[in-house]
Amino acid sequence: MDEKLARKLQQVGERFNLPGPFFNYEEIHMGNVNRTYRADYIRDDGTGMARIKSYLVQRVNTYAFRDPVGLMNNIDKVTEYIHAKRPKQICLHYHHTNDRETYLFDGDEFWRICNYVPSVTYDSCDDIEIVRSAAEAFGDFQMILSDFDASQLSYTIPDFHNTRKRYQTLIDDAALDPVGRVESVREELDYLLGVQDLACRLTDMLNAGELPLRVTHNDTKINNVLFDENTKKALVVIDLDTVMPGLVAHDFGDAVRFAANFTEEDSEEIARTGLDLNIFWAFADGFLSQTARMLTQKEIDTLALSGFVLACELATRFLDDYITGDKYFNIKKPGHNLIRTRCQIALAKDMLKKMDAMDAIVHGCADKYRG
Ligand code: GN1
Ligand code: MG
Repeated sequence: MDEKLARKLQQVGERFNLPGPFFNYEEIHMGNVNRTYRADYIRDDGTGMARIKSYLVQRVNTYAFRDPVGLMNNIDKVTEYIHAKRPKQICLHYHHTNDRETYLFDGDEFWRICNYVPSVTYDSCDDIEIVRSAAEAFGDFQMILSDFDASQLSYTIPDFHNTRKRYQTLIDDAALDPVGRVESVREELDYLLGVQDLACRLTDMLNAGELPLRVTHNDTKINNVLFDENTKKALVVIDLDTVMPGLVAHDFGDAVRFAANFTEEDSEEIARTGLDLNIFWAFADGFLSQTARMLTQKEIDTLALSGFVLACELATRFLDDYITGDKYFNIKKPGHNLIRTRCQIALAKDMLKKMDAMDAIVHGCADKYRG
């Protein structure tokens, strides 16, 4: 245990008035941007017996999230809304400090604390039932928020899924080449620039007014769904940092590029990387079982393409971060962002080959649930 970090977590807990003595923490490897810890406290259960009570303590990455206060306002509104609609369902609850804020910001580090839900998550999964259940949870999330007033939400990361802007940033940074890495990534750059128009299709359709803005999750990796360890049923959708107005295809595509990849998103086994049509089918079926009746025909028509779009968009982000010196995403090894880029490109290429099959699956599922 890192004593300095333990002391910090304890101090943060004190500011949020967490009762009982702190005795342990464990880092939870969740996400590539924030730092997450489970903090354990000893508590009297009311009968004089000791009981362990855990909390989820997070340090928000303020390099990625430039407006963390706006972000917490979004999360507060959305979690309260979900709780009011589904009072009996497990949901996320953020604790308050003495100043009645859902965060602690000392000008440098930004901390927040929410309830810890004992559960399991899946970074990769070939169990069709689990994938389907996660897809239902994301579809349901979309439905719960379908009547939420999106104008109440601030854009926690402006232009998050503006693929055109992501490309422009990549092009600009490649021209600057601040850490001298561009020469070694020519092949990846050329591929991404070659498919730019197709990758920007969703952005262009949104700008042309062809697709409706909804309240979307914007980070629908399957490991952002908590599952019951025993029943393997989805319990709650987590990681609400990027809940903002967006396109349904952003949520669908991001989920697919993560869950339906034969490998993990940063795999070096490029030859194995590609789209698993069985997993794709299970995800499409689960998601559309909740949403098909609400979506417009044009939205449904974009779903098969969305996996390709999101894989390319993320590849441009990983590659840009590599070119600018790994400032945004947490990396676990040298070259990690380049490895991630290559994996997303391999996935995107395979998705293009399977586009007709994906499209047939999407329309088949939509017809089934629209009746
Ligand atoms: C980041 O940190 P995490 O894993 O929740 C990123 C997503 C990417 C993802 C790729 C705010 O999410 O957009 O798809 O990494 N989140 C942000 O793993 O940039
Ligand atoms: Mg996230």
